[in-house]
Amino acid sequence: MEREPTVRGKASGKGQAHAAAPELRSAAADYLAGDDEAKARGLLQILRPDGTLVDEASLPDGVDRTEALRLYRGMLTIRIMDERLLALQRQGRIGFYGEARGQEAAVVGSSAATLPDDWIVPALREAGVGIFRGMPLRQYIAQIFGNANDPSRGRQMPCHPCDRERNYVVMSSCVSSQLPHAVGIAMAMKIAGDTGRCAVGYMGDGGTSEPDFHVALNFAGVYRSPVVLFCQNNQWAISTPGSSQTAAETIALKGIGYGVESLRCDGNDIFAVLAATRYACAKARRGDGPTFIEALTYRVSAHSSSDDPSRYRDESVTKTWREERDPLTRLRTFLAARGWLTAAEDAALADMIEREVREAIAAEESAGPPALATLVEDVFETVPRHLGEQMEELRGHQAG
Ligand SMILES: Cc1ncc(C[n+]2csc(CCOP(=O)(O)OP(=O)(O)O)c2C)c(N)n1
Ligand SMILES: [Mg+2]
Repeated sequence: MEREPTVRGKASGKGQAHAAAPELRSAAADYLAGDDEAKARGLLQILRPDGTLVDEASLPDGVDRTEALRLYRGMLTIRIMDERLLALQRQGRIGFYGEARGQEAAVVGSSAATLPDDWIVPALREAGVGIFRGMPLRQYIAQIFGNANDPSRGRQMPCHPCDRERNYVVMSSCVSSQLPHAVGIAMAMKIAGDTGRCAVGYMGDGGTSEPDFHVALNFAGVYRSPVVLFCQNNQWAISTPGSSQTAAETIALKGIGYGVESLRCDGNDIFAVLAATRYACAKARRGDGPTFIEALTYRVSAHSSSDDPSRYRDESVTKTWREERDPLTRLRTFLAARGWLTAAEDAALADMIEREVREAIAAEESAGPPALATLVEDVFETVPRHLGEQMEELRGHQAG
């Protein structure tokens, strides 16, 4: 998570053109200072696909070697974790898995802009946001096994983690139903005079066609909620391509209709995602209202372990995104060119993460299931008589 909520460029409210202060001139500051339509139609990019910077001044504040490596490590953790857990699903050791492969920059870059007190209301592919905020890997993996260590005690489908300690709300399976919740959390903070923090609600491109998306944006726009609505546009919603999802020129433009400032960034460029989300979070924390962000990326994997995309899309396009636009390769090239990461250090880091993931899996796979009594706990303060009787009957069956 971010240490200081600093942004380059001037934050805007609802206005049109915003002049950048001369000392802040950079491609990123110019983008953020642009008028609302230019921002929603344009694309903020700081780190080009070849790993070079658009300009040095656009690099977000505080991104030194340590910080850049922390971001890289966060992204690599998701990549390795996803690979291991998908393999586990294929081996029949877990029931389901959904990867965020190719979207690691959007996940980690947005997470890095949040502060510990902010609230995260995720969609399908943001477990890495929680992990980057400090959710232990074991806790995430416990949830996937639905074992005794799972905070939700096996009651959710795999890949639905929650983390109360880090204000990370459990994912809702119903696409976009989480967005009014994110706005509601933000409004609750605003009404309570609890300023200085914000809520970040996530969705996919498919989620922007759901009524709840429009409800959330409309409400946030009217009441100036301290919320950031972040869309990972990975260009597919299971088998529905972006071209069938909307006739809008960009997804970001949808926000403008609701009077919500809307940014569009290269979702495979960690620095662009960080800059856009920082700007939006800082604005919300100051009380200057909501922002909608479209991060343009690509779902290079299947939708989930239950899907086979070769049945419905041209996988040569996927290959291009995998091989030429990979967000990890992009950041790695940047780090290597600066002398911040050698090939040997990179390999050692990958080995270390791999070991951590394997150890977490081994520990959680051997943990038993949640205790039977948890079936009737959590709803009532004391277990009511009828549930107590049913539990006794169940225990009798078990014993018999
Ligand atoms: C209301 C609702 N409709 C349909 C589904 C089935 N479903 C699950 S994920 C998904 C696609 C989501 O696409 P998108 O919002 O683009 O997110 P992505 O999977 O690409 O990250 C659908 C249709 C659902 N979970 N909820
Ligand atoms: Mg999608």
